[in-house]
Amino acid sequence: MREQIEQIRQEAVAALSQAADLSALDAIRVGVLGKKGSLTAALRGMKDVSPEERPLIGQLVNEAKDAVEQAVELNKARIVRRQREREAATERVDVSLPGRKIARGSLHPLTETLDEISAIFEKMGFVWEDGPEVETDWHNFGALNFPPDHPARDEQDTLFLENGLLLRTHTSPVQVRVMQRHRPPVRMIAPGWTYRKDAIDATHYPMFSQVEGLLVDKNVTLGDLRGVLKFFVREFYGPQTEIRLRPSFFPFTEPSAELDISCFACRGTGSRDGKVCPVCKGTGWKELLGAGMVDPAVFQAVGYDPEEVTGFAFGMGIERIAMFRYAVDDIRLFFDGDLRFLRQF
Ligand code: 2NL
Repeated sequence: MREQIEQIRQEAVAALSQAADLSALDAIRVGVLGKKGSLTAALRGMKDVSPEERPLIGQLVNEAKDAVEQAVELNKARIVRRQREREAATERVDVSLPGRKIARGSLHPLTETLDEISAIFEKMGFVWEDGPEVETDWHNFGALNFPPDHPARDEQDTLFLENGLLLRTHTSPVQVRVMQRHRPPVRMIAPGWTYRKDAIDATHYPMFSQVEGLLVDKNVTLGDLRGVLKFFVREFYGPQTEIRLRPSFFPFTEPSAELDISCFACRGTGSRDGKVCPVCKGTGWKELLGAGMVDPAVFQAVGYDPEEVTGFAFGMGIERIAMFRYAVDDIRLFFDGDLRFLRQF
């Protein structure tokens, strides 16, 4: 028994000193100290040793175990050190190599335009609100005073889903949801994607983005709407920009208006270099967005009392505004993902 233990110990220590890597080292350790290891088996043989000899043999087994464990640690350190030396010798860093160029991304021109517009309204205390792009007929049309036979509700114009839901055709349903959730006052913007069943051409795309705004409180007037939009326009287009409101119609506002701004290309003169201004076609004005006073029927639908509060709302198409801004003549360029186009922003 004694010789057997001594032999196990010597062979293990010798083998450990020859191990070339950590997995070989571990295999030897398990072979000796593991559950089915040789030293573990020897320990189990203790029951056959005479009681007089037992303490001595027990001591020998424990010493052998300690010696093997120590050899494992020692050789582990040796292997790791050797490995590091090898790496240091072969994996040299060439500090004179020029660095790799990191491709830098940038915001999409639509994102940039939308963020800038939103930031101006946020300065006036409007809060950015989000809502679902898949909507119910009621949130997208019903609550907004669209009559049941309105053409926008047609299969031809709206992308209906199989389950009676639809892809929102404007971001107004976000306002509807906010009004359902919160008592007035409300001062919010709803930026986001909207969808219409349009054929693709230079100015139409079935997916486009809008920023809509809504302000509801006691005694809100058309004058307040005009002031807010004028501030926005002068922040976005410069302090010389003039505005005018033209009567219009939307189901969800009454009265409704289109907001025109003095043409940024010809400064409202209608001519450039002695020719008719190509941007405003000589009118000196450019249509920017739609707006109006919230129709009482909309307030009723969301549970607001139209005798108690009034409000204004507005909506603008981001692609249109970005097209003027960057002189892009084809909306498809925004969605092609062509880097030769996108790198110019
Ligand atoms: C346009 C015109 C507009 C609104 C959007 C709105 C929302 C609620 C109530 C009343 Cl919840 N109005 N939104 C109002 C007027 C015009 O958008 O030409 N957008 C591109």
